[in-house]
Amino acid sequence: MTLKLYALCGEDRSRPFSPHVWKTMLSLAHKGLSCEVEKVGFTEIPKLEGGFSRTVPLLRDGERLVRDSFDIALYLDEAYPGRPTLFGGDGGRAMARFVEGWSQTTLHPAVMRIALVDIHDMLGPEDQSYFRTSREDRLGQPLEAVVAARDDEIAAFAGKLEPLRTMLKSQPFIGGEGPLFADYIVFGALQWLRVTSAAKVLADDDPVALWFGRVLDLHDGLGRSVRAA
Ligand SMILES: N[C@@H](CCC(=O)N[C@@H](CS)C(=O)NCC(=O)O)C(=O)O
Repeated sequence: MTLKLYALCGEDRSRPFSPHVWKTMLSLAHKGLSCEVEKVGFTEIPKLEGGFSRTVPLLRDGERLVRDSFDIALYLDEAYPGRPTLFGGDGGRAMARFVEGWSQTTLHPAVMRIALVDIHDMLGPEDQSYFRTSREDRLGQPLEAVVAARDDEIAAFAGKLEPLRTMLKSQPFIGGEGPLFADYIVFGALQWLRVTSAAKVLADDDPVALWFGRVLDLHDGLGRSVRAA
């Protein structure tokens, strides 16, 4: 079995930080699949695998290439049905799309408003220049303006996790008694913040922080293999 995952890093190639790549790293571990991880910078992505994808994660499984964290999870469940499921069936698959939508529209913009300059500062010179230009074009303002209200964003962050906090009163994981891909989706967003920024957004005894700690512990502490910023 020859699985290879391309993962995004800054200048320090030992610190993958992409939320989407973290979803895939945990998905592979959940399936019990070992894989080679190749660390790349932003400007290397379009050159990978003959230009197959503009984004990572990008997975090679033998002759097969798959891009997009959700599509990779779907692929893994289909290609390796005898291993632990990432979705728990059709309903779980459909509901994971809601979790993805919520995470990307609520948590990801908030992480950007906190960590955008930290992420920039982690990159090598060529990637810094690409990152600044592409993000400033997309966001319509300088990186420094995006994080201007950083302290307010940090203070407001825990409130955005109220749906998860409320759910955790009745079950330990979004997947129920154990984790599913939906847990890895939300984990990816919080791990992105943990690896890129020293901002403290959750009290230690917050049920969401305790859930995050449980996910960090999964699969032999894979999430903890990269220390917090
Ligand atoms: N929907 C995709 C999003 C992947 C994505 O946006 N990846 C970012 C890194 S977090 C990327 O590769 N960006 C390349 C770029 O901005 O040039 C997924 O879930 O995998």
